Amino acid sequence: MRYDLPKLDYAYDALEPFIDARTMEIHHAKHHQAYTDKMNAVLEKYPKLEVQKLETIMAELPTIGLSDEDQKTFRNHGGGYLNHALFWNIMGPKKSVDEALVGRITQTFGSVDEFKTKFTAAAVGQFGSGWAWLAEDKAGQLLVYATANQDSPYLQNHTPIIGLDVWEHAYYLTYQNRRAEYVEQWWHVLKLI
Ligand code: MN3
Repeated sequence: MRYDLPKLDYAYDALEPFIDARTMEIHHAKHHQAYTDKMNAVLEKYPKLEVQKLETIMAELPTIGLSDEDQKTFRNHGGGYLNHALFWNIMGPKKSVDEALVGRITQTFGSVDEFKTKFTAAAVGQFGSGWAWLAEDKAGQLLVYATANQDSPYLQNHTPIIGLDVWEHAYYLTYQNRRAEYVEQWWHVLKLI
Protein backbone atom coordinates (compact mmCIF):
# COMPACT_ATOMS: atom_id res chain seq x y z
CA MET A 1 0.00 0.00 0.00
CA ARG A 2 1.18 3.47 -0.80
CA TYR A 3 0.91 6.10 1.88
CA ASP A 4 -0.33 9.53 0.89
CA LEU A 5 1.01 12.83 2.12
CA PRO A 6 -1.27 13.64 5.10
CA LYS A 7 -3.49 16.67 4.49
CA LEU A 8 -3.29 19.67 6.75
CA ASP A 9 -6.53 20.73 8.38
CA TYR A 10 -5.50 24.39 8.23
CA ALA A 11 -4.10 26.68 5.55
CA TYR A 12 -0.38 27.20 5.01
CA ASP A 13 -0.69 30.74 6.34
CA ALA A 14 -2.77 29.78 9.39
CA LEU A 15 0.20 29.64 11.76
CA GLU A 16 1.53 33.09 10.90
CA PRO A 17 3.28 35.07 12.24
CA PHE A 18 4.89 32.25 14.23
CA ILE A 19 5.47 29.97 11.23
CA ASP A 20 5.35 31.67 7.82
CA ALA A 21 3.25 30.34 4.93
CA ARG A 22 6.19 29.77 2.58
CA THR A 23 7.98 27.63 5.17
CA MET A 24 4.80 25.63 5.79
CA GLU A 25 4.25 25.06 2.08
CA ILE A 26 7.79 23.92 1.31
CA HIS A 27 7.95 21.88 4.49
CA HIS A 28 4.68 20.05 3.80
CA ALA A 29 4.47 19.86 0.00
CA LYS A 30 8.18 19.27 -0.66
CA HIS A 31 9.97 17.87 2.39
CA HIS A 32 7.15 15.70 3.74
CA GLN A 33 6.25 14.56 0.22
CA ALA A 34 9.85 13.44 -0.33
CA TYR A 35 9.88 11.45 2.94
CA THR A 36 6.57 9.88 1.91
CA ASP A 37 7.80 8.88 -1.56
CA LYS A 38 11.08 7.41 -0.33
CA MET A 39 9.32 5.49 2.45
CA ASN A 40 6.84 4.09 -0.09
CA ALA A 41 9.70 3.00 -2.34
CA VAL A 42 11.10 0.86 0.50
CA LEU A 43 7.73 -0.58 1.54
CA GLU A 44 6.92 -1.61 -2.03
CA LYS A 45 9.82 -4.05 -1.87
CA TYR A 46 8.31 -5.86 1.13
CA PRO A 47 4.68 -6.78 0.38
CA LYS A 48 4.58 -8.89 3.55
CA LEU A 49 4.90 -5.75 5.63
CA GLU A 50 1.69 -4.34 4.20
CA VAL A 51 -0.29 -5.57 7.22
CA GLN A 52 2.13 -3.96 9.68
CA LYS A 53 1.63 -0.50 11.09
CA LEU A 54 4.45 1.91 10.33
CA GLU A 55 4.97 2.33 14.07
CA THR A 56 5.49 -1.41 14.44
CA ILE A 57 7.95 -1.56 11.55
CA MET A 58 9.89 1.27 13.19
CA ALA A 59 9.90 -0.37 16.63
CA GLU A 60 11.02 -3.72 15.20
CA LEU A 61 13.25 -2.34 12.46
CA PRO A 62 16.36 -4.47 13.09
CA THR A 63 14.40 -7.75 13.08
CA ILE A 64 11.48 -7.23 10.71
CA GLY A 65 13.25 -8.39 7.56
CA LEU A 66 14.51 -5.27 5.78
CA SER A 67 18.00 -5.20 4.24
CA ASP A 68 20.54 -3.02 6.05
CA GLU A 69 20.26 -0.37 3.36
CA ASP A 70 16.45 -0.37 3.51
CA GLN A 71 16.51 -0.18 7.31
CA LYS A 72 18.57 2.97 6.98
CA THR A 73 16.19 4.44 4.40
CA PHE A 74 13.11 3.53 6.44
CA ARG A 75 14.66 4.95 9.60
CA ASN A 76 15.20 8.28 7.81
CA HIS A 77 12.17 8.52 5.54
CA GLY A 78 9.66 6.44 7.50
CA GLY A 79 10.80 8.52 10.46
CA GLY A 80 10.32 11.69 8.43
CA TYR A 81 6.86 10.54 7.41
CA LEU A 82 5.70 9.72 10.96
CA ASN A 83 7.38 12.68 12.65
CA HIS A 84 5.85 15.25 10.30
CA ALA A 85 2.40 13.61 10.39
CA LEU A 86 2.40 14.14 14.15
CA PHE A 87 3.89 17.64 13.87
CA TRP A 88 1.09 18.98 11.61
CA ASN A 89 -1.52 17.45 13.88
CA ILE A 90 -0.41 18.96 17.14
CA MET A 91 -0.26 22.47 15.70
CA GLY A 92 -3.11 24.75 14.76
CA PRO A 93 -4.27 28.33 14.65
CA LYS A 94 -6.51 27.73 17.68
CA LYS A 95 -5.76 26.07 21.00
CA SER A 96 -7.44 22.74 21.59
CA VAL A 97 -6.08 22.00 25.03
CA ASP A 98 -5.80 18.36 26.07
CA GLU A 99 -6.61 18.64 29.77
CA ALA A 100 -5.66 15.04 30.51
CA LEU A 101 -2.23 15.63 28.96
CA VAL A 102 -1.80 18.87 30.90
CA GLY A 103 -2.58 16.90 34.08
CA ARG A 104 0.00 14.24 33.28
CA ILE A 105 2.62 16.85 32.39
CA THR A 106 1.99 18.70 35.63
CA GLN A 107 2.24 15.49 37.63
CA THR A 108 5.49 14.43 35.93
CA PHE A 109 7.36 17.71 35.59
CA GLY A 110 5.83 19.83 38.36
CA SER A 111 4.16 22.35 36.07
CA VAL A 112 3.59 23.11 32.41
CA ASP A 113 6.25 25.82 32.64
CA GLU A 114 8.81 23.39 34.02
CA PHE A 115 7.99 20.99 31.20
CA LYS A 116 8.43 23.80 28.66
CA THR A 117 11.81 24.70 30.13
CA LYS A 118 13.00 21.11 29.89
CA PHE A 119 11.61 20.62 26.38
CA THR A 120 13.09 23.93 25.21
CA ALA A 121 16.52 22.91 26.53
CA ALA A 122 16.28 19.65 24.56
CA ALA A 123 15.18 21.48 21.39
CA VAL A 124 17.79 24.23 21.57
CA GLY A 125 20.54 21.85 22.73
CA GLN A 126 20.13 19.36 19.88
CA PHE A 127 23.30 19.79 17.82
CA GLY A 128 22.40 19.96 14.14
CA SER A 129 19.19 18.61 12.66
CA GLY A 130 16.71 16.71 14.77
CA TRP A 131 13.62 16.77 16.92
CA ALA A 132 12.65 17.46 20.53
CA TRP A 133 10.11 15.08 22.00
CA LEU A 134 7.64 14.50 24.74
CA ALA A 135 7.20 10.74 24.53
CA GLU A 136 5.75 7.96 26.60
CA ASP A 137 7.50 4.69 27.36
CA LYS A 138 5.81 1.30 27.62
CA ALA A 139 5.20 1.86 31.35
CA GLY A 140 3.37 5.11 30.62
CA GLN A 141 6.16 7.32 31.93
CA LEU A 142 6.51 10.69 30.17
CA LEU A 143 9.99 11.54 28.92
CA VAL A 144 11.60 14.59 27.31
CA TYR A 145 14.57 14.15 24.99
CA ALA A 146 15.91 15.02 21.56
CA THR A 147 16.80 12.79 18.62
CA ALA A 148 19.08 13.42 15.65
CA ASN A 149 17.98 13.54 12.02
CA GLN A 150 14.54 11.92 11.58
CA ASP A 151 14.98 9.33 14.33
CA SER A 152 11.56 8.46 15.70
CA PRO A 153 10.76 7.67 19.34
CA TYR A 154 9.17 4.46 18.01
CA LEU A 155 12.73 3.21 17.35
CA GLN A 156 13.03 2.75 21.12
CA ASN A 157 9.46 1.64 21.59
CA HIS A 158 8.29 5.01 22.85
CA THR A 159 5.12 6.72 21.64
CA PRO A 160 5.67 10.37 20.65
CA ILE A 161 3.09 12.82 22.01
CA ILE A 162 4.63 16.21 21.21
CA GLY A 163 7.39 16.63 18.63
CA LEU A 164 9.17 19.78 17.52
CA ASP A 165 11.10 19.83 14.27
CA VAL A 166 14.37 21.72 14.76
CA TRP A 167 15.79 21.17 11.28
CA GLU A 168 16.68 24.52 9.76
CA HIS A 169 14.09 23.95 7.00
CA ALA A 170 11.43 24.30 9.72
CA TYR A 171 12.34 27.86 10.67
CA TYR A 172 15.11 29.40 8.59
CA LEU A 173 13.04 31.77 6.40
CA THR A 174 11.65 33.60 9.43
CA TYR A 175 14.21 32.98 12.15
CA GLN A 176 17.48 32.28 10.23
CA ASN A 177 19.99 31.02 12.82
CA ARG A 178 17.83 31.97 15.81
CA ARG A 179 16.57 28.54 16.80
CA ALA A 180 15.85 29.56 20.40
CA GLU A 181 13.48 32.28 19.18
CA TYR A 182 11.68 29.79 16.92
CA VAL A 183 11.25 27.37 19.81
CA GLU A 184 9.95 30.13 22.07
CA GLN A 185 7.41 31.30 19.46
CA TRP A 186 6.37 27.75 18.57
CA TRP A 187 4.46 27.33 21.83
CA HIS A 188 1.85 29.71 20.34
CA VAL A 189 0.93 27.19 17.65
CA LEU A 190 1.15 24.02 19.71
CA LYS A 191 -2.55 23.51 20.30
CA LEU A 192 -2.43 20.74 22.93
CA ILE A 193 -1.24 22.64 25.99
MN1 MN3 B 1 10.92 18.87 8.79
